Order: sequence, then C-alpha cells, then structure tokens
Amino acid sequence: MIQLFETPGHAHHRPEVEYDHGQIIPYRESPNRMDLIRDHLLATGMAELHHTELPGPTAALSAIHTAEYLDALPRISKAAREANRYLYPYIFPVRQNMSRLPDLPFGLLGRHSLDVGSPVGPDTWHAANAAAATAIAAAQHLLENPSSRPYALCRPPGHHAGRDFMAGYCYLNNAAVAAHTLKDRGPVAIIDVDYHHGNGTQDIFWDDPEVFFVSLHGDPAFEYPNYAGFADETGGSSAPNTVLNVPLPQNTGTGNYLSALDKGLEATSRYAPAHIVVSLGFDTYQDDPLSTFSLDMDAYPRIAAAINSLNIPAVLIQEGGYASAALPRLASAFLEGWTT
Ligand code: SP5
Ligand code: ZN
Repeated sequence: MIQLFETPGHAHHRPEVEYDHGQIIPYRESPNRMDLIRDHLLATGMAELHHTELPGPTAALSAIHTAEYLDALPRISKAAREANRYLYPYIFPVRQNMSRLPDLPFGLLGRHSLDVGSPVGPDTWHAANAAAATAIAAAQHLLENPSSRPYALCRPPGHHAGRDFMAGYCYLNNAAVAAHTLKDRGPVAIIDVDYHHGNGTQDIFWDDPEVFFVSLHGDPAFEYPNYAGFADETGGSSAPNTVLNVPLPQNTGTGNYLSALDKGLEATSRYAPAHIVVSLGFDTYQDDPLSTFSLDMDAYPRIAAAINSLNIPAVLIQEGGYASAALPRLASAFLEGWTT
C-alpha cells in the first residue's frame, strides 16, 4: 500500500493556454493529471490518500527560495486576482546597465521568469504552496516511517523552479523542499527521471555538498531547458562532483534509458545518501506530447525497481507527464516496481 499525499486547492491553478513557438495551444499541465493518477490508484486499492493542510511549514521554503522571490510571487498572484486573469511575462529586465526594475507586477514577473511557460493566476501562489506542503508532508511521513515509500502528488510541478525564478510550469521547487526536510538526518540524493533536466533543482543545490543531484533527460543541445543539463556541469566549487547530468539523445528507448539509469544509481550509491528524493516525471513515455524518447510501459516498473535496489528510504515527488490517457497506467506500472 502506497501512502499518497495531496493538498486540496491546486485545481484552482488552471491556466488555459501556453505559447509554443508563436502558437497558442492548450496548457498541458492541467489539474486532471493529478485526478487521473489519484483516482486510479485509489480505485485499484494500491494507495491510501492523505490530505495535507495549509499553511505548510514556511521555513523550508525560505531555505530554498530567496526572500525577494517569495515576496514577488504572492504579489504577482494578487495582481492576477485583481486583473481576473493569468499574467504572462512579456518583458524581461535582464541584468544589464539600463535594466531598471519597474515596481509593477509585470516587472516582478519578468524579473523572476526564466521563460514564458509559467503564467501566474489568482490562485497560483496558493497552489504552489499546496504542492510544496504536499512534498514536505510526504518527506516527514518518510522520516517517521522509514520503510514507507510515500508518493507526493505535487501540482504544479517544481523541478524547473530555481532559487529566484519560475519556469516550465514550475513555481516552487517541491523536490528541493522535500530534500531540505530530509537533510537534517544526513545527506540526500535527488534522482530526477523527468524527461526534462531539473535545472531549478540543480541551481538550488549547486554549491551544497549535502545534496547529490542526478538527472537523466533529453540533451539540452536540442531540448528544453537548453542552457543547462550538460554533462560537464558537475557542481559548484563548494560541492564538486555532486551533480551528475546524463543527457540522452532523441529516440532513447527503454534499454538505453535503463543502462543510463544504472550509471546514475551507481554514482548515487557511492555518494551513500541517507535518503532519496525522486523527481518523478512520466514525460519520458513514448506517447507523451513533449517527449522525444520512446520508453514503453514496461520501463516504469523497471525504473522503480532499479531505484529500490539501492535499499535507501525514498520519497516520490510528481513532476511532469502529459500523456493524459496513459497517466493512470504509468503511475500504477511504476508503483508495481516501487512497492515490491
Ligand atoms: C515539469 C515539466 O515537465 N515541464 C516541462 C516544461 C517544458 N516547456 C517547454 C516546452 C518546449 C516546447 N517544445 C516542444 C514541442 C513539441 N511539439
Ligand atoms: Zn518534464
């Protein structure tokens, strides 16, 4: 039986559209992603649901994100409430001589946006907090029940959110707050198996020797986020060799993916963490609209089992995964390898 964590209210974060190379398309990171996964896991009797309450602990958030960012995000959400619509960044006050920061919601939004993929609506701040609280609750459950392997249904996702920026559907870094929660009890490894590089998580722990970050992802030479996730990024000067990026080519299939994962897990094992946080994305799946990989359904129990074989207490944090029709099966397939 898997302990499933969710915080009510994230469904109110519901942008309708996103940009895709100049086109406006339906926003892919929708509330029904979590509904599909949760309902299936409950219906099959695989999971038991814990609703967590808000407000979640704010200390973890302050440890992960800058004060400036944690001040800006609710202000932008408030402005969105007053405007009664989602605000999309369109002006980016990049750090240069003639870049003044207008004290307007759009100034703050551009200042703290890496891309145009994270619109802020009336309930975005609340939903992002709910997701972070969910991650913290699952991590605390793990500390209290080391043999449990809890699963946090975090939405919006988090791994593209850095210390002071939102990006790629992400606002607050849920995996990072989970890792922070676990860090008191020894070193933590974050294993990021989302299709995209976890650039936000890497940014946050770049100089932290107590957190090891390994990410398998579409090579940033062709895939979002493009400017990070290359193999030569291995950690800051205070934390050398605590980042392991494994960029993979288009059309990567199950066999090659599992071999790459094995290398990542060997390095994780050498680091000898006390706890593991898995940034779990299902967008590596062959039918995912964002993916160029071709993993089949059988890959998922094998990914789970490979991580399990390390025999280290672990928590799952939901990241991406946009093939709605396949999401219930992807989650249960993963859990088949996770709980046995
Ligand atoms: C959490 C997560 O998985 N975020 C992903 C954000 C990706 N946003 C960038 C999308 C780039 C669009 N180009 C893909 C075209 C496919 N037809
Ligand atoms: Zn992703």
